[in-house]
Amino acid sequence: MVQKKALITGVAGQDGAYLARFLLDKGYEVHGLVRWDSYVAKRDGLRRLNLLEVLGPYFSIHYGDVSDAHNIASVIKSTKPDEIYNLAALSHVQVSFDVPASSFDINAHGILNILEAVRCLDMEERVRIYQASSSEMFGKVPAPQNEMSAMQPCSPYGVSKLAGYHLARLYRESYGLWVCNGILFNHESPLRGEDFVTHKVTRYVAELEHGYQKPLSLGNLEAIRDWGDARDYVRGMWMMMQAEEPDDFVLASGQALSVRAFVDAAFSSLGYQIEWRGSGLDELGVDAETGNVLVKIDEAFYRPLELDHLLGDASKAKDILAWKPEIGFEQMLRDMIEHDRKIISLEGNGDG
Ligand code: F7E
Repeated sequence: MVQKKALITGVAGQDGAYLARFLLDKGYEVHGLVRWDSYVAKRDGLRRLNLLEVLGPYFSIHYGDVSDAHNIASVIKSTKPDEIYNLAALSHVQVSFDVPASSFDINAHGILNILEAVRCLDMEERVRIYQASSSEMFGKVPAPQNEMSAMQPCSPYGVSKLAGYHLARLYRESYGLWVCNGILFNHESPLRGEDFVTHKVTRYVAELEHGYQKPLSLGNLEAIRDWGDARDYVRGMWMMMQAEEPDDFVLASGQALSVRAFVDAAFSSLGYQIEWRGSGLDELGVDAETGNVLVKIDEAFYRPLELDHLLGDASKAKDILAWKPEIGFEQMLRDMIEHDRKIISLEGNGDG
């Protein structure tokens, strides 16, 4: 059987690593695009790919950057992929307020460079493209959100992703490129970056076992997010790419929790009960048993504009692709904390 070839941009990230593993298990030849600095910073950069044992004979790394049009065109030309998964992104919403232009270069210009490369190389007949769109594009519109909802993003990240979404749609409609948008709600896992709130919390909770240090500083506890598991979502990406027609799909768990509820759940999974005292910036999360302050609020983690409530409706993906999430919230949380405990004990042994 002829092996399919996939090119994954952003392969060193959470989704890239899980998707590479998923496609290798399906018998694909996988090419991954990594920025040179990810490659050089091996411990962090290729850590996920190592953990999932992705590096091997059917996986090749290519240095590159989606914001460099020549580079991405030359990688597409030389690898001749059947499927391109564009997961490269500047994905931290708060950081996008500090570097809005870089967010645009990577998140909007990046997909434009891929679409133009495929078109100019006359590869539109053979290549399918997945664009990683985001629930952050919905912004302030009322929940639940689905493919028909209005989009009013409230961060440079959200606006850049919305531009990318429209470019993908435009190239599909005007040039007939096979491009789909996966509109993914928050998705977490043991491989989530530690500057995202879920992993920041699970890591702190796992560290508590080795003794109390200083409180965990968090921002807005009232934000509500629909948290699913990245492993389910990369399967959904692949399912979108196997559909008869290219289309846009929401992937979401359909259940939403506030950041505060996530914090409560994470602490209670290791037996800590938090008592919330005070309000606003003076609020504290206190260990009900010892009185230790476990959580405090730091204004630095608030964004200039907050997105209050995301809750996804993935009925279309369920109906058309037969996709549904298989990993529930409790299991995801357990896996994250177990992973953190293991990493912390390895670090303690000097193996980290
Ligand atoms: O924040 C609040 C914060 O940074 C979640 C990305 O994958 O999902 C992700 O974006 C919520 C926000 O994810 C802290 O204000 C409170 O309301 O984990 P996050 P995000 O911004 O929702 C979407 C779908 C994407 O596409 C993005 O690429 O938690 N929050 N305290 C905090 N957030 C962080 N990071 N750190 C805090 O200390």
